[in-house]
Amino acid sequence: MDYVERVLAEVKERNPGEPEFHQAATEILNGLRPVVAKHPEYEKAALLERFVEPERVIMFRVPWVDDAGKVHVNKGYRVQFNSAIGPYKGGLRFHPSVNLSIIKFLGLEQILKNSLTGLPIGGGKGGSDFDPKGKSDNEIMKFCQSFMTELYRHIGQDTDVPAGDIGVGGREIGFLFGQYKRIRDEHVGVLTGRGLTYGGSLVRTEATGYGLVYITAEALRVRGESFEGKTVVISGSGNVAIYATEKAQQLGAKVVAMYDSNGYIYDKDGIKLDVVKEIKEKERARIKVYAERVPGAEYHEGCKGIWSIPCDIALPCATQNEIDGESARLLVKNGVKYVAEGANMPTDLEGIEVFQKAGVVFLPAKAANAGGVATSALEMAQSSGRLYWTFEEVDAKLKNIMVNIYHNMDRAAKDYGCEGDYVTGANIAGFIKVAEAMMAHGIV
Ligand code: NDP
Ligand code: 2IT
Repeated sequence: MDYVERVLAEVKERNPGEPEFHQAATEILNGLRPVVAKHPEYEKAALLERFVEPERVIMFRVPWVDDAGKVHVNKGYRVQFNSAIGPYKGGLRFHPSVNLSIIKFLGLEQILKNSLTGLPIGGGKGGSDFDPKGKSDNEIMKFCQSFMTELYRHIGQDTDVPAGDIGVGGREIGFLFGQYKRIRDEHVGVLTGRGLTYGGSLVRTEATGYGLVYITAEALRVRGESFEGKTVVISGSGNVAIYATEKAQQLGAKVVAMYDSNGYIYDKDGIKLDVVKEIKEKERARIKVYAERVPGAEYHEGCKGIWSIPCDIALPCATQNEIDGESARLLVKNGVKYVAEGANMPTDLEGIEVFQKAGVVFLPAKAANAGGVATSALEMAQSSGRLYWTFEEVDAKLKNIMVNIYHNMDRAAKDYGCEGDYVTGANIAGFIKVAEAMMAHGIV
């Protein structure tokens, strides 16, 4: 049993019942074999054992009262995974499926993603099993205030800086920030994704989706291609999916499908994004409504069918494990050439293998969706400097970061003998900086 196998076996034994965490650890550690082979001092320093163990796990009760006066209790989480290269940084997810395994997989991924941005941010993640769907604005506010009434003591602009993720957007960040400010009496950059009137950064709303398209555009460009005229399938219809669609359309692509957790829409003429924004951002309604409003568009119950639509480029932007081996084979059979992950871990281990064996250009989440957290770090820089950059300035920095990430993971893959394997390239490129910082800090 080599070092990586031993640590993976320990991860499974010591963290029972955490399948998503095991999955992320397996994908990451398997790619780090050549790095630990080159650095025997890492094993002596138990570097991988420390890397897979969060520095701190916080779990708390979140009681709140709904509009009818009924008392509810949710679980709250913040996993402060690794602060070797900067303060903990990562989103909060509010979704009924949230549990410790999901927060830990997201936190582990976040460490390497944040390192890949080239900016000084460590890795963390948090959230709750609270379901925002169908709740009134007042109920959302009550929940966010209760959540922050515990979380505030664990975070700070130089300690841990949360942001949004599934179920947490501008509205929720506003309520969370208001409560933090009230308790701590500090107006600081303790959360990112803030509104533009109270310290937020231009482009943060668009950043993850735009960044995903920028890095994919670079992968296309070096192969003599572009988004122009390509058919694109995008899953999800939330923040990441909407702004990936917007940028892909600006670059001349035709986006033909999107979904929410109930079903997918197919519009052979190209998705009308203004209609999607109206339904999702304003009305908070179901994507099904799109087919009622746009003549010629189809709605199909269930999500999986979206991967049977022929496309050149697939951008999964909803949630973990939305593409399994079967869906990956279908995409390949129908001619997909590029897959870039907007969501975190949307392709399962079998799906990744299918894409890579078929020669599909596969851009993994920790590289492809890093534009969101990178722009969060730009928001932190603006908060600390008490200044604002223009849309064009932030957008140019974001584009530059995404292009750099592409070339850094490409180079790492080549340097370690696996050209074109961006899963391994991204893991190695992200890990090296974190490993060097951890070694410099001694056994902590
Ligand atoms: P949103 O809450 O804005 O949107 C999530 C979308 O995914 C919705 O359309 C939702 O449908 C769908 N979805 C969620 N869970 C499921 C499920 N189990 N099955 C099918 N569809 C589902 O979240 P974001 O757009 O912010 O996040 C999407 C993904 O991108 C996540 O994986 C997140 O971790 C990742 N990400 C987000 C970043 C950000 O800056 N926001 C940055 C980097 C990554 P429904 O409304 O029906 O639930
Ligand atoms: O998964 C992610 O990178 C995010 N949800 C964004 C995190 C952030 O701190 O902006």
